[in-house]
Amino acid sequence: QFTASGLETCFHDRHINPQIFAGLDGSNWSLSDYVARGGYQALRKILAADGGEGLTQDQVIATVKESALRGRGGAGFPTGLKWSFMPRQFPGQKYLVCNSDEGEPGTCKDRDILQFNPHIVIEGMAIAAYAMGISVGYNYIHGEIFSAYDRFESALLEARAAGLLGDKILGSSFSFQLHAAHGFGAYICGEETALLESLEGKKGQPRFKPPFPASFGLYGKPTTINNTETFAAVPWIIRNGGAAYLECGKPNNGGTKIYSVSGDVERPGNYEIPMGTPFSKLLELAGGVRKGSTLKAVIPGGSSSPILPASVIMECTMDYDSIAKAGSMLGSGAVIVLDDTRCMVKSLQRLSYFYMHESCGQCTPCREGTGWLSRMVDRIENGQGRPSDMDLLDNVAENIQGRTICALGDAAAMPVRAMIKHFRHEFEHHIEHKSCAVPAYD
Ligand code: L3W
Ligand code: SF4
Repeated sequence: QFTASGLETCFHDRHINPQIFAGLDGSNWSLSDYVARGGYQALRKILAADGGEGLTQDQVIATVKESALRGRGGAGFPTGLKWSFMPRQFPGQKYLVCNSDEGEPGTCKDRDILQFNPHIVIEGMAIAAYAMGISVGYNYIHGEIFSAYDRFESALLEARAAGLLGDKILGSSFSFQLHAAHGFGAYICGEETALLESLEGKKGQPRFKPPFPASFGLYGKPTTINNTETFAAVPWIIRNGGAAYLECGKPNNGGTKIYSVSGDVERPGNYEIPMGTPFSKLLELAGGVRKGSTLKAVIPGGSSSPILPASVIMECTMDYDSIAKAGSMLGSGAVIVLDDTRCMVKSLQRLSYFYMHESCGQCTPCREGTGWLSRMVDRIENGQGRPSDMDLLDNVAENIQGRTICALGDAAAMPVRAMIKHFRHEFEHHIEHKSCAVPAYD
């Protein structure tokens, strides 16, 4: 049984025009399988190892820009633009980092990519390293995920033995040393600068930005960090061209995206579909809302993204721009489905506890505010809420948002404000009647 919060995977073949999950059967992860699927052709192409002319660094970056690939970790930042920030002529060491510290509640896609197609990430990272003139890279993998870490290590050994990593790759002048690093399981280490601190062996706490990692990253050196799924998209783009990738999605939202669908659906799991696919189609792939109930709301992009009522999400297509226009974020693509048996106070109680627990404690609004929010939602859920709590909740959330070092503060505040905006009556019912408005929870 798949659970978004558990460690099991849910691999299946229900996708639409997949690029990352294409041809996988759950067992064909090895180098020979990957090569049989066309793997490492993109790396061969840019290095001219296939007898062609090769691609220059500028050509690779231009292709990624043309593809409209956007960062799959949550922010949706244009990948080609990020790569162009890396100072090409920097005299010292530069680093490439893959953020596989997947910890956002609801998100479980990167572990499946690493488990079932690890070489696609290695190839994507090697291409990125070539484009930015980087010779050392790390993949930082979430500390509570063991099988994906072991699988990635096995793939690294295969790639090194085949001359696809290391010195003078495929006989070219390009060298790239790639290593895996196991994290410690803290959610905050998925924040890029906390990840860098942790990788350096320090306590994983976010740094103030700017400076961005592009200028001051790992060990203070220029560093490019992308999410696992972002790197995994790159080989397809280089093989087929930026325009073809863009064509698969919609303008400004190139390619496919993997959605981790969890909650009240018949078939929870990871689904890869083109950007711009209607939400209703994704819900259908996931088997629809579980039998006997109706859709109430959806958290579209992981727990940090504001909740959307059913009437709103059913009008959306799954891409950065459509979900933003509806008032939320595509985030990491973790779609949490809530049916009409779900109490919003109870749901927010769980989310608020999570952010309080994961706050690193550096900034006062986040450290104190997340605890305050959690305690208030607790007392409302437990029938001890006060009428003034509604305004106070919104006020505390407002005073966290935009006033912290990293995005965790915003991530804690935004779901509270969205819940109050769309489901205020449920909170008021709890306060007034000291019981739940949703019969199933009485
Ligand atoms: C150089 C500039 N670089 C921006 C870079 C920056 C980063 C990227 C995006 O938050 C979101 C957050 C979570 N010069 C730059 C620049 N960059 N301006 O571009 O930056 P930013 O600050 O927009 O976002 P972020 O700090 O990366 C990520 C949300 O994702 N989220 C969390 C997901 C968690 C997971 C997980 O557990 N795996 O995915 C979900 O929605 O709330 O808003 O690289 O350096 N001028
Ligand atoms: Fe730490 Fe929260 Fe501040 Fe982020 S916002 S640095 S998690 S205290």
